[in-house]
This record gives sequence, structure tokens and C-alpha cells, in this order.
Amino acid sequence: MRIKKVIANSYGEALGRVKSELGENAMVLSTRSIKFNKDQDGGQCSSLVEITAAVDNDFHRETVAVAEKISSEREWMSVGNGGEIRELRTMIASLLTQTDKAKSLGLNEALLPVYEKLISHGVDDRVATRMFEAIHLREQREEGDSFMGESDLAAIMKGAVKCEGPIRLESAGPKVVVLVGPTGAGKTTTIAKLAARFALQQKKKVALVSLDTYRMGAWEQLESYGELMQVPVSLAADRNEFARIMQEHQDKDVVLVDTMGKSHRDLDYCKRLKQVLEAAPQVEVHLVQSATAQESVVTECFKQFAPLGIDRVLFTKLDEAVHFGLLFNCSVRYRIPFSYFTTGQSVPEDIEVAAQDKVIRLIFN
Ligand SMILES: Nc1nc2c(ncn2[C@@H]2O[C@H](COP(=O)(O)OP(=O)(O)O)[C@@H](O)[C@H]2O)c(=O)[nH]1
Ligand SMILES: [Mg+2]
Repeated sequence: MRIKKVIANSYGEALGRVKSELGENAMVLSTRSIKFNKDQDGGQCSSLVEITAAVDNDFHRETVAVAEKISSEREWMSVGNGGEIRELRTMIASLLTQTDKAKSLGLNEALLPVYEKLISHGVDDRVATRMFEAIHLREQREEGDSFMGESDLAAIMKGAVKCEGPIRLESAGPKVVVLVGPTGAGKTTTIAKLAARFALQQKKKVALVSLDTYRMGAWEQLESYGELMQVPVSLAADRNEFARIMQEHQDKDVVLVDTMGKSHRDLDYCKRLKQVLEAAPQVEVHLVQSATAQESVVTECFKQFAPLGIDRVLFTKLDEAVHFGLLFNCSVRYRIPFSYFTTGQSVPEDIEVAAQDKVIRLIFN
């Protein structure tokens, strides 16, 4: 076992040095703040942070070996169920790693289950680590006032979730809102829900525009929603057409723009879309993502649509998702406010304005 003492200006800096010198498996044994007077007159007081950490590679190797042994025994017992065995092995190995990581953050026994709950609900372990580091910093600032439990963490996490919905209309001219995102995320259905909110509930003048010239049936889908709500629907094939349609809708309160359901892998798509949208003086771009999507696909979409300037994130299919850590991970990583959440296929009911409390409740339940 190697033991190392690190003194630094902040907990984050000290932890960074511990990790770089002892590696990711280092465990924090103790932390302490060292107070001293800055000037000789006894005026200002300053403080440093001391972390004592250790790394025990034998322990780490042993735990992984136990996990391997358990799963290989299972494999021998139930030949032919390879998927299950692999899953079990990954689960055991990842649990051990989480516990190791949690210990390396200096979490006590009471906090380990909270950490593990977050991870099992889809919160990325680096994101969870940041939250626990924030708790440490708070504990050090407010000496002696130690962390109580899940509710304290929930309060800290709530502060990291930004919500800005509902869409605010302009005092003059139409507000132009564009929904972008991967195929099948729920853009067209959400446009219909938003149109109903504005046209039927708030009695606003609404127009719908589709830039989806690619998919068979996409236009018809929007047109039938428009007919139901008695809202005009136009199809724009290029920038000039979009500019002309926008001119026609100067009298509207809100213009909702539906976009193509093209693959997020089509790299030129975003460039072309940007050129078309530039024909409107100002647009508010909402990135639509499904809460059931794989985290890697969501990350890819954020990258792909970033050149458009993403103003809001709108999560759909909350009714189908099992875990909601993804929402929190996106909040922390991209710091783009949520606008709405959709919770089912029914138009217009299944939509609500995004709220911090809702995200936190979903994650902890
Ligand atoms: N369960 C559920 N399904 C939804 C939700 N929003 C949209 N959908 C469904 O997802 C599918 C794709 O929706 P669509 O609006 O055509 O996606 P687009 O390709 O992004 O325009 C349709 O079957 C919708 O009914 C939602 O909040 N919950
Ligand atoms: Mg669509």
C-alpha cells in the first residue's frame, strides 16, 4: 500500500493531484483544512486543504479477481447462457469499481448507497463525482455541519438543473421556434402539442412550417394536425421558400418549424439546415431528444446540432424511460436549459413545462 499526503489550495486541486500521483483507484483516508493568518497583524485568515490518500493495488486486484471467479463459476454451471454471464460479470466488476470510486471520494458508509443509487439510475459516475466534490467543499466551508443524506444531495443537484420553459412570445413579430433532433425523437408530435397549447388554449395566431422534404408522409402528418387545429401549414424546400413563408407569417404570434428526420450521422445536414434557418431574423432552436435514447447517441446529437446554436433541450418519451440520469448528465455537461418534457403519444395532453423538481424526483425515485 502506498500512502501520500497532499496539501493544496482547494479540495478539487488536492484531489486532482492525488489522482494524478496515485491513480484512479486511490482512496482518501482523511481530509483536513489547515488555517493560518495571512498577515502578521493577525488580520485575514486563510486556509489550505490536506488530503491523505492511499492506493492498494493488491486489494483492487483481489476484488476484481473475486468478481471474475464468481462469474466464471456461473459460466461453468450454466453453459449456453453467455449473455447473462457477461452481464453478471460486467455488473459485479462495475459495482466494485463504483464502490472503489466512492471510497476514493472519501464517502462514508452512509453515503455509499446514495452514490450507488445515482449510478444505477443512469447518472454518469464523473457527474456524480462532481456532485460529491461539491458536498465536500460545502462541508469544508461550513465546518462541522456535515452532510445529512439524500435530501441535501438532491438540493445540490437541483441547482445544477436549468429550466427556462415555457416558450416566451415576442411583443412584436412572430416568435420562430425550430425543433431539431434525430429521427423518431418526437419532433412532429411535439410541434402538434405546442401548436395546440398556443392556438387552442392561449388563442394565439400560430403557423406551422415543415422543412421535412425528405421523409414520405412527414408533411402529411403535420398537415393533418394543422387541419385539426385550423392552423396554416407550409412546406419549405429551400432557403428562398422559407424566407417567403416567413414573410407571409409576419402577423403570427408564433411560427413552429418542424425539421427533417434525417440521420444524425449526415454531417452536411446541419450545415444545410443552418443556411435555411438564416433566412429568418431570429430563431429559437430546441434540440429534441428521447429520454429512452442511448447516452452515446444523445452525446453525438449534441455535437452534431451544436453549430445551429442550441437554445433549449426538450426531452420526449419520459413515459417510456426507465432511468432518468441521462437528463441530469445533459444538464451538467451542456448547461443548456430544458424547455418541455413530453410524457406520451396523446396530442395535445402529453406535454409539460420542464421543472427542476421533476428531474430530481425522477432521478431519486
Ligand atoms: N411514448 C411516447 N411516444 C412519443 C412521445 N412523443 C412522440 N412519440 C412517438 O414517437 C414516434 C415518433 O414521433 P415523431 O413525432 O414522428 O418523431 P420525429 O421523427 O422526430 O418527428 C411516434 O410514434 C410518436 O407517437 C412521447 O412523449 N411518449
Ligand atoms: Mg417528423
